[in-house]
Amino acid sequence: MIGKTLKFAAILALGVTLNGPTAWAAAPESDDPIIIVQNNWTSQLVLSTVVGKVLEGMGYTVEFAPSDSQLQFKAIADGDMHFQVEAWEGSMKTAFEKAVAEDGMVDAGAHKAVTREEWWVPQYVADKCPGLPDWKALDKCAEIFATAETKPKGRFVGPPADWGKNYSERVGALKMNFEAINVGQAATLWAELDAAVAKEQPIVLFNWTPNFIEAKTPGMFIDFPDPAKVPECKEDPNLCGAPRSGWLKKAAWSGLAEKYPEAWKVMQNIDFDNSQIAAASLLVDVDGMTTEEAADKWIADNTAVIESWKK
Ligand code: TMO
Repeated sequence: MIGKTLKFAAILALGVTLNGPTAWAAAPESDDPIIIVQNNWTSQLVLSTVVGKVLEGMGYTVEFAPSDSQLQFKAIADGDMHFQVEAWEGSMKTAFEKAVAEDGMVDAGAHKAVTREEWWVPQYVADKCPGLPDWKALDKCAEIFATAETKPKGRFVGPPADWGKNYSERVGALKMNFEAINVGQAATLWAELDAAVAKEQPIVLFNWTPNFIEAKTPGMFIDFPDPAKVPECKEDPNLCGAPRSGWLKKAAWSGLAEKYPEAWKVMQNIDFDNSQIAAASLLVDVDGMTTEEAADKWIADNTAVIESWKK
């Protein structure tokens, strides 16, 4: 008891001398690690590192754990991992909502950001394929996207399998003249895009917003039937596109509120807008920083934002 009181007093004194009296002088309430989930795309890696660094700055012990973007939600529900900063509606809604409804995972709130994950073409493709961004127009031009592997069908450069969407099913449901070829990792998407852009060759690939691409390569998402408007989408989502204005949420273990109340307050307050997320990916994918460097730069560029999380 005495030891605990002394430790508390020492932390409080440190908080006061180094930072002035703050709302989080009571942290950390436990030295057990807070486990933050990391996935395999850039903004998530940078922003999860940002959150980890902020919590470490408050005195918490933080660990990072890589996870599959579909299986992570059950692990968070079970308390094997504790916090996910970027859950995307287009690719993760089903697994996210199942974990909330059946396993007790906590929906830790939506960011301001409005998201979209969809087939995408660079702008010059519109000159080679009239009628874009309509999906039927794209389908009429399928042959210009053919490769040796897919001809006479067009190639759709699809996402890594763990992003939860199998576009072969959509191609089948809509009877498109395309073949979906998935990449193994995000870097391959950008390498394929760069190679096509250099020669202005037709390419259609999986992309999303917010992302660094919008600052680098002009282009457009393909409009598939809109799930907000077309009733058949409820019965068979494969007949339709992903949401055009999707949510971005945080996911949390239900034990956080009780075990680490000050950290939990920060997690609830975190609220990224589109430009903050795009900036995180740009620092790595355009400027060439490491995840660690990008997180430090993002923190330096957003000190007021971070202070607002602690209130
Ligand atoms: C999950 N992602 C944002 C890469 O589409």
